[in-house]
Amino acid sequence: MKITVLTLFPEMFTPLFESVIGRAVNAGKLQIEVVNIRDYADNKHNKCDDYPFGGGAGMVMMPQPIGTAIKAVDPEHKAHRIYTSPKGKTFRQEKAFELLNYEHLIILCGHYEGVDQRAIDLYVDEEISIGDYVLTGGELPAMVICDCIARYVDGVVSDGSLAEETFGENGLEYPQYTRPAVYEGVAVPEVLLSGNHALIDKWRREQSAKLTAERRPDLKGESK
Ligand code: 4GM
Repeated sequence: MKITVLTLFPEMFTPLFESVIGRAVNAGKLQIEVVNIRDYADNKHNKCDDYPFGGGAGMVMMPQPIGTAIKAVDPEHKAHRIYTSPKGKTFRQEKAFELLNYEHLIILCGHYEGVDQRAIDLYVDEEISIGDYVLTGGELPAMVICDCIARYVDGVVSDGSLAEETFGENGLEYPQYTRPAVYEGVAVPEVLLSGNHALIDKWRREQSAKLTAERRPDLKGESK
């Protein structure tokens, strides 16, 4: 799978090339291409934003550099094109699964007060928000989407981890403990040291149901 990110701030994407996702990129399991929209501006100073028609605060990203950049990275419009904005539909785990089916994704990152509506109407298939808050740009949302999808690319994260985690069928995940068995006077729940896997499973399912009912009754978890 390939993800192309279109941004005015390509340096912001260096964290994606670290850790688990970085290893997946280096192993060739996932291709992440970061493209500077400014390189596609056809005016003398590579200007990419201008004042809003009709007045108002802030600047708006011009359609030309975006249109030219999108056509350059995907000339035959084979990719699925996403725009990250607070007005989009809220991103959820199911959406990550759905996006995994595309061979090529393009994520357009807005800045300033957003992007000229014509660029969105002409070149964007889907507008996505990562939550109900406003950020200085769409770069962090694009990274969140990339990271979440990358975890499901074959071989990036172990199948076991993906099966047991929060937001699968099981609601919120049960608490985890590691060594030492007693830390600052606080002991690990005894059942986890019992070696009785049936009891451990039962305890984990109960913990998970309790947490989900308390914190996220809106999720399907086993408590419902
Ligand atoms: C306004 C319009 C996405 C601001 C378009 C982008 C939050 C999200 C921006 C824009 C953003 C989000 C840039 N802030 N909730 N800021 O996903 O692209």
